[in-house]
Amino acid sequence: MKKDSRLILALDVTSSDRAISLARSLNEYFDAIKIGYPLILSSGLDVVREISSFSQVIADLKVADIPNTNRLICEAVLSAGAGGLIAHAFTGRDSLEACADCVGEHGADLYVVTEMSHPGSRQFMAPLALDLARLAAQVDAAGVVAPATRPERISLIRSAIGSRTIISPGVGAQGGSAREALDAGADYIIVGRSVLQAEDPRAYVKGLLSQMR
Ligand code: BMP
Repeated sequence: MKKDSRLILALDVTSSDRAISLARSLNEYFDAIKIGYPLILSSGLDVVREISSFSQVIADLKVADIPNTNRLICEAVLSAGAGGLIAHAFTGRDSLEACADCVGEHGADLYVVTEMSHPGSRQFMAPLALDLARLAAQVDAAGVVAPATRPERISLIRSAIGSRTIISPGVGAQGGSAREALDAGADYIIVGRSVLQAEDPRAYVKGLLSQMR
């Protein structure tokens, strides 16, 4: 993934027309566009095909099943053009390896969830975050997802993955600060609602970029 703006757009809308129009108008400010269940379930994989034709797409399917099912899910979305894929690691090494193998066959990038950004993630995920990050490194994932809402956890997770990429959600609507997440070691900031719901999304992104500089 290119590393110009260090911003990834979370395109959490449910209309294909709105998604494509937002993606086209905001594409110049983002290094990648993250597409997840809300858009794929409402619009199908065609929206991944379309947006992949002009942007890097990260498929945020947080893949978390047995190895065979994981492989089928990965194959479907990577064949539609996604250049990156997000998977969970709590399912264990064989399941994550199935994702890593499929992602490798497509020349794409695998990002592994460690600790999530919402408060509930403290309950089960936080105690396991370092093990999940280590497993990401063991399967040679391109990077991990770590929470901008808890920058100190980004630094800790960095200690388990070396120079792999950290992509970090939780900025804006969830209260995290892009500057603090970058200072803690994040490579990219993932941002959704605060851009999508802004009166002027392009102006909002320009403001965010100047805070990040
Ligand atoms: P928002 O900026 O609107 O809060 O969006 C954040 C995006 O990142 C959403 O697509 C969400 O599913 C995703 N995400 C997250 O918020 N926290 C995580 O720990 C992992 C995520 O993928």
